[in-house]
Amino acid sequence: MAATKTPRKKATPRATPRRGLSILVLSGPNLQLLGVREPEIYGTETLADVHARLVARGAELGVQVTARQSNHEGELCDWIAAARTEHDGILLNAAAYTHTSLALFDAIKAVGLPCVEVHISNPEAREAYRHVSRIAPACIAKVSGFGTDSYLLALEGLVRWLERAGSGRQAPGARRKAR
Ligand code: CA2
Repeated sequence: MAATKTPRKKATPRATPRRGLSILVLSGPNLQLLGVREPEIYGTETLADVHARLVARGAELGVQVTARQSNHEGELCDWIAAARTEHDGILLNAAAYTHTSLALFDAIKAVGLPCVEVHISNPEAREAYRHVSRIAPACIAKVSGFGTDSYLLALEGLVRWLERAGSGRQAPGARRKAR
């Protein structure tokens, strides 16, 4: 008897090709002075150096990193809102706006992406007016006090959080809205 061949099932192409993770890194007012002024507090590395390190570490992790800085609250809000369609998560060093900006708090809540608050120094160990963060309640986590390494540590933490969330396992403190 002739052997009958079982027809091979064709692989169904994905409706949307899976892309790697994409992270937006935002830095707020005066951080363009990094490495130029007050090195005793903020170190000697420039913001461009930090951005280059983030992009390189992102490449090692298979993650695309886009980094920007602005001195303007509204521009930071615009970038956060636009991240919804372009990025999977946000690292935000809101600088002095950390302690004042309800607008940034609202922008983070509204975009529905996981956001990590980042600081180079440890604001809680500094002047009393830096002890309050207006944005912290909208963020999933905070990394501060490790110098410019805070950005790198926050990137690693956020990528792990996203990978855990993507695998369907509950990420710690996850209260993320489905997109
Ligand atoms: O430690 C941080 O990353 C801060 O977000 C930095 C802010 C400060 O207002 C926050 O309390 C903590 C200040 C950013 C100003 O950046 C400069 C950098 C170099 C020289 C002068 C200012």
